[in-house]
Amino acid sequence: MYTQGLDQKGQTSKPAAVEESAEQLAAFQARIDAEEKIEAKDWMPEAYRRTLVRQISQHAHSEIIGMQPEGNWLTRAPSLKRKAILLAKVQDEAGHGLYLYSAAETLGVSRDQMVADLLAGKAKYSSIFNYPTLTWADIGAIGWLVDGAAIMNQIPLCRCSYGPYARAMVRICKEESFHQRQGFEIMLELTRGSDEQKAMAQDALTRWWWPSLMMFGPSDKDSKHSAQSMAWKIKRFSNDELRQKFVDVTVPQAEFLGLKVPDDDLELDEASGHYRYGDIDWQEFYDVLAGNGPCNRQRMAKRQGAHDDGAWVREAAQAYAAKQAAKAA
Ligand code: FAQ
Repeated sequence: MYTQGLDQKGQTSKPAAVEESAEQLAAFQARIDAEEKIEAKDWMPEAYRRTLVRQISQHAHSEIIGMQPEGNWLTRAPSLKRKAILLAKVQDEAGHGLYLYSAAETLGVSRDQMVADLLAGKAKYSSIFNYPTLTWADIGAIGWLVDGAAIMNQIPLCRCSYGPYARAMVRICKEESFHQRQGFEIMLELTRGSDEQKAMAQDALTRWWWPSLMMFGPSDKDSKHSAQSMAWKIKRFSNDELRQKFVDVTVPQAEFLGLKVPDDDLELDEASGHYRYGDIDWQEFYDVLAGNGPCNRQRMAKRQGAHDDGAWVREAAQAYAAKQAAKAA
């Protein structure tokens, strides 16, 4: 369940079998190597297009499903100010989803199709959003760790070879950066508060740390798409490289907060300047991807409910568009 193979299964609106000559492929790669941006109407290999549809749609679905864990706390934020900030953040995530669906649409797949794939369980979204938000500190941890990991992964995407995706990422990254700061500030306030608040912050870090590391995807040796995506300059760094950067930046932040990262094997390797960390539980990651995380079913049921509730809006928009078209005719 919840798997996606748009680059293998031909679920997009364009035909799968396309003749591609060696000259065309070489000319395309030369453009990539010369750091030229590929635009929507340019010739591109079918596999490049499908890889982008897969990645961008997964990214868009993540932003949309990602509204749920935080939305859970909108009615229970501890102050009006916190509620307003959280509301703005959740709305930003909706905006990111819409930009990304638009970027994917430039590749010839419709938003309806992408949403249908998500609801049918064919399309993935980030594993991280299948974990529950049990306390207010989880909202801090999501901003600090989840948005922190998202930025680490997405800043290089601003230099992605596909123009519409790269440009969409510029604004998204600016907003994610604000999200990360608001999360860190929640953690800072909790860790400077009562013993109970500090314990809540520690518990949130303990639960969100490992799932945040899993956000970067499988280790390089198991990442089936990385080599090709890096050759095409869709990805600029490997999953493990980005995960390492995240650990290196985040561990000192945890120390500043006075919190313990839940990893007994974590240590600074003085020679390289990198933190060495313990083994990731990849079985947990693959279980979540297979639809068996703590909240997968709940997230999909809620998304399906929102889709059903919104049917009248889509119908009204279509009726209005038909009326306008009839008038114009
Ligand atoms: N979760 O060969 P690779 C956010 C899948 S946005 C689920 O390494 P690739 C903002 C992968 O799709 C977070 N599936 O794949 C926010 C592939 O499956 P497939 C989302 C995962 O594409 C914050 C298979 O495993 N960000 O957080 C995951 O080269 C707070 C093999 O993996 C993006 O989507 C995972 N964690 O590298 C919102 C960024 N990892 O399709 C609300 C763009 C891997 O073959 C609140 N995406 N898989 O069946 C990327 O950079 C890449 O797609 C990676 C994966 C790095 C995620």
